[in-house]
Formats: sequence, structure tokens, C-alpha cells
Amino acid sequence: MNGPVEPFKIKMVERVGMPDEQRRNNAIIEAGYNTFLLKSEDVFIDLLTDSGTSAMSDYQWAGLMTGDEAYAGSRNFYHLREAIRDVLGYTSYVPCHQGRGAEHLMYSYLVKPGQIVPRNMYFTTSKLHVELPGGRMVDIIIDEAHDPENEYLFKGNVDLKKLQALIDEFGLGKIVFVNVEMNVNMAGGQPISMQNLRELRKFCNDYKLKIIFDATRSSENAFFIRDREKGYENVPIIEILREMMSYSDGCIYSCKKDALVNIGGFLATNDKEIFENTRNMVVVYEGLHTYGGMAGRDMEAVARGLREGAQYEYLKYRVNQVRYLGELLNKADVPIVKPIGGHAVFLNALKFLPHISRNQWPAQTLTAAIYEESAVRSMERGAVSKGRDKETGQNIYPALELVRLTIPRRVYTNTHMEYTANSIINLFKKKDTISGLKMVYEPKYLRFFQSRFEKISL
Ligand code: P61
Repeated sequence: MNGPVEPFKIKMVERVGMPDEQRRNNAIIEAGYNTFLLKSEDVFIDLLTDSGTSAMSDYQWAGLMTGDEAYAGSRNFYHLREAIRDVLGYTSYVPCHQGRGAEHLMYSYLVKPGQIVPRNMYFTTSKLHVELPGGRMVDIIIDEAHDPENEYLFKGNVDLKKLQALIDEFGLGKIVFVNVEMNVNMAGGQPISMQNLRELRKFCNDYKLKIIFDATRSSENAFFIRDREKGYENVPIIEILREMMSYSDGCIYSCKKDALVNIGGFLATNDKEIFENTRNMVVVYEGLHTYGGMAGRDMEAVARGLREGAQYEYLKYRVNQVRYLGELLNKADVPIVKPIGGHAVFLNALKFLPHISRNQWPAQTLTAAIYEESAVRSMERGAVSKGRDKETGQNIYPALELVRLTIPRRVYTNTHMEYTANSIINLFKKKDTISGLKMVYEPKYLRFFQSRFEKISL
């Protein structure tokens, strides 16, 4: 099996070094067994996230030089508006410093205290920005998404029966909009189908409910629609994207993923009221409505990256590189979430470390063990990420207790994938020697970023 051929050549490189075993052992202790707290220079291959870690193209770098840093009315704001219109089909947008800035503006405008926000699986920052104005996020993803072994091709789909049950239980007055994520991150990078989006739109029209997308990984989702859904085999990615977005009333978007940049975000909509209200609030929290926390040069890089990131040849390589890593692991019987997702390979920590109980944080334990073995940095996506129940204060143990090996875009070679796979396969062979962790520090918000752990002896 060969890795996919890269549709680019490398013009600039950055040195990375392999820390020796002693340095790795010290580094992970100092980091409190939390890979977010490692120094990047102690990492050999950084698979913490695909967010803000992309390599920009020469065309994007050239765009930086055309940055118009005027306080108001920067030309790059208008370039980005054109790109959003062309690629996503929204007429209006509000720039923000990154995705969570857009979530803040969108959800603090739409969510009122006591309201329910149905969503196809939570995402950490999205859930928090629904909770801060007094709302509650409720999961309406299909059951298949909670089963790592289930190979259903559209595990990001919304279960309309679950949505109906919420309406029946709480009444329409409690629900203002349905929140739909593309290529659902916490489910393993799993797509939603066009058919499901279409059915959801019809359902929401009947009840006069708005639909707001988290379109952060919409280009990778569009690739899966083309690859897997009947009737889309030869449809250009941009046409697929525009059809997807046409089923929404607006979206929030972190540009740090599919738009191939290191920073940036926006919300976009065709709804005049959403636009006017969020555009008014952007000046309070982010910056003027024609830059919203981004420099002019950043907006130019996003405008170019949004178009590049929607090219079929690029997306094919991208998704296949992730698949390559996943298949190397799968062949060696390392337990992973299936089907292999768009931006990452997810290890099933409950199967990898069956001897470690949930309250000893198996996924967190596995991220630390992978680092110690290989200097590869991964991310916990299980109970530490999920946090505590808002009402009872108890830890919630989600069905998925995962470790995310997230592939930055256009950054690592297929040899890096092979090194990663071999290291994890070696670790898997000696998994019984790995002991669990206890949490010794827990901050109030988004605890996974800063919490600290100590090792429990076997
Ligand atoms: C990530 F550990 N994702 O996946 P911002 N929506 C979605 C995201 O994936 C997302 C945001 C909104 C990150 C960064 C990150 O728990 C974590 O531009 C589907 O990062 O503000 C971000 O966009 C927010 C990592 C965020 C985390 C939260 O790695």
C-alpha cells in the first residue's frame, strides 16, 4: 500500500528534532500528562490538531503582501466576501478572530436562557457558547455515531426522530434553531449526507425553525458527499458546498481548518436580521465589522485558502492521507473509529487500554503514552473533554473515549504517517504495561486545555 501522491511540491521546510527518551519522560511529567501543556519544541510529529496548523501555499503567502491594513474598508475584506459568496453562497459575513469568536456572536444573539439547542453531537467551544447565555445543547446525532465499529458512511447525520421527540417534550417555544456540524469532529470526522440536510430543511420549514451550520469542515464533508453519495460523483466541490449551505440560515466558520490558514474565522448568512445584529456586536467584542479581529493580510490568506481548500485534487489527497494512516493502524488491529474520518484518525481508547477504568481517563492516558513512546503529540477526546454535567456536577462518560491523531494540512509526508503508525503499533503490543492517571488540577471552563494529571502506579 502506498500513501497518496501529494498535489504540490515543497518549497520551504522547518526543522523538527526528536527528543530522547529521558527528555520525553521529563516533558510529559512537567506537562502534567496533558499534551496541551507540552512545549512544541519537545514534539517530533505534532498531531494535536488540524486547527491553524496548515501549510499555506505560495499564492497565499503572496497574498499576505497585498494586505490592506486600513482600519476601515480594507480591500481584503471585500476579497473575502467574494470568496464566501462564490464558495459557500452566503451574501453577507461578519469577520471574527477565529471560530469561537463567531460562535460567541451567533449564539449569544440567538440563544435565550432556558432554551434547547439540538445539535449533531457537541463540540467543546460550541457547547460552552450555548451554555453561557443560558442555553442547553442536546445531542440529536444518529445512534450509529456513538459506535466506533459501525461503518455507516454518514455517521454525521441528524436523527429527525430525536429532533421531533425534543419538540414534543419541550415545545417549539424552547427551540429556536437547530445546530448542524459538517464532518462531525467529536464523532471522528464523520460527514452528513446531502439527503439528510435536505430532509432536515424540510422538517425545519414545517416548524419554522432556523438551521445554523458549523461549517468549519464543510469542504471535507463535500468531498465525502461526492465520494459516497449517489448523484454527486461528478459534481464540482463548490457546487456541492453551495447546495449544502443553501439548506441553512447561516453558519459559523473557523478558517483554521479547511480554509488552510493559521488564524481567522467568520459567520455568514443570508438572513438580514442575523447579519445586522451580529454585525453590530462584532464591534463590541472583536473589532470593526470590516476586519473583526483579523489583519487585512489574514483576510486575504483566508480568501485564497477558502478557494484552494475546495479543490477536488487537493481534498482527495488530504482525505486519502488520513485514510492511509488509519489503514496502517487498522491492518495491525489497532482499534480505531470507522469509517476513517476526514481530518483525523481516532483511536478507541476503551479497546486499546481495556484494563484502565473510565475514572482513570484511558484516552488521556493513551495520549501521554504515545508521546512517551514516540514524541508524537495527539489529543484526548473523551471524558476529560466532555466535562461535568452542568446540573449535577458529576463527570460525564461519553460513549466515545477517543484519542485524536489529527493531520495538519499539507504539512507532513506519508513517511511521517508510517513513523506514527509503527510507533502506535509498538505501543499497542505492550499496552498492558501502561497505567492510568488521576486528575490533580481542573479549571472551570474547557478543562481539557489546562487540567493536570499524575500517574497511578500499576
Ligand atoms: C480542533 F481541543 N477546533 O478541532 P476556533 N467548531 C468546530 C471546531 O473543530 C472548532 C471550533 C468550532 C479545534 C481547536 C480546538 O476543545 C477544543 O477557530 C467544529 O478554534 O475557535 C475548533 O474554532 C472553534 C481544540 C478547539 C480543542 C476546542 O482542534
